[in-house]
Amino acid sequence: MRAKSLLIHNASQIITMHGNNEKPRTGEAMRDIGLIEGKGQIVAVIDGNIAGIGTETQIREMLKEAGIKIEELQVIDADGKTVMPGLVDPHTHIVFGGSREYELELRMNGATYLEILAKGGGILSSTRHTREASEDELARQTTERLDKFLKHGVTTVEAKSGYGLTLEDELKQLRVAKRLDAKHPVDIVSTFMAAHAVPPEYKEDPEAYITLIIEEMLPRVAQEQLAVFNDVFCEHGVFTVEQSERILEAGKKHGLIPKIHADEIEPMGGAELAAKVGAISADHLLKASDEGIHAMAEAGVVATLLPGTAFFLMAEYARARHMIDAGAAVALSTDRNPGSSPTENLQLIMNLAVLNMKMTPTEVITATTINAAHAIGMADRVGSLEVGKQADIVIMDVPNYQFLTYNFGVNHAHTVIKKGEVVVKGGQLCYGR
Ligand code: IZC
Ligand code: ZN
Repeated sequence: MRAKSLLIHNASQIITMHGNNEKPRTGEAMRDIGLIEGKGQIVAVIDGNIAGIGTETQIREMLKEAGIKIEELQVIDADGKTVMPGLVDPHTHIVFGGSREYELELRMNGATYLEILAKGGGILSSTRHTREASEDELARQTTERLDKFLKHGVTTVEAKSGYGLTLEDELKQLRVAKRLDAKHPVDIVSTFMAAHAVPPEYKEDPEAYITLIIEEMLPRVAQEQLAVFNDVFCEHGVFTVEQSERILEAGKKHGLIPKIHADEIEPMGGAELAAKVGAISADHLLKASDEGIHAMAEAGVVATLLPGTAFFLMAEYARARHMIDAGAAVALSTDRNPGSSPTENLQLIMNLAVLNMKMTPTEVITATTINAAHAIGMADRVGSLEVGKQADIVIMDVPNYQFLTYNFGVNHAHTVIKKGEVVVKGGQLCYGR
């Protein structure tokens, strides 16, 4: 059998996301998922890439021209199922030590997320555990999370640092992500986020911590090529808009593209800042202003929304409908982190987006495939089933795309293919075996 090469036939539907994918999709284009009826159609994968989608005659012709015998290819029968691009999660904090289930109990007894952080818990609790953990231990814990993502059909994730908060511990987190990117089937795109919280050592002098980020951490991260993006938690009691701007501008000088945690808990002007600094995405946006949303749409900043966080913090959801109607490109993510969204189930996030943010089932598919890929600069490789792209494919055990966000709270991923290799079969991990 030819490695990393296969044919998928007999599906009931194929979601290709075919179309103009130069830029993140907005407006009506978010509802166009390139849907084709699957009967009589074959998805062909050769050497890890999508080689074509067409009828048996067309695929036979294509293989003949390429000098490949059809008998050399594994054939997957997708009867009754829906084939779609591997899901992309553009915002996670998966490299961390420890866990924080006890905070849920504190919150149920009346403490808020920011109060827990102000008392040295929250992000700072994860920071203590991350600092204590060895690189190997962090890699072990992160692998478990990546495996869960993969089982849910997620084939690419972004991963942030931000639980180290010292030069060495931030580098440690980023090295873990780099190591796992090379080793684990899930592709990992890294973001440097030392501006996630002010560590206790700098509690009395946050400016000195910002100087450390700008003068020591950013140059080192760039020099070691450990991250593509630079992110800040622009939030009341964390980093101000002015401080965030300085950190993001400093990152740009080292070639790191800005991202921003904007207007998550309080309205701060984070969306406006994202437009001003030319961020690739602004994330959360639960409290974003009309002006901020308009500025983002104008500047082409992707609005990455994380409804799992609103759900878990019992907060009001971001105004996705308003954003899409205002011309902003929307992406969706789990925000997988130990504090405000402890889940790897991006399919559940899709469901929350439909029911609580009034997005249509087609819009959420766009938001978790091609737009999510744009939010992390990966749209040239992933996010759609188009010739030449990486063969990252999920076969969902659903008869049509609507069923995906209808039968909720269930993992529908049946078969997951990463770069042409079957890595999940019948819902079970099978990579490296
Ligand atoms: O660990 O609480 N919002 N950062 C900003 C987080 C949530 C992660 C955490
Ligand atoms: Zn986050």
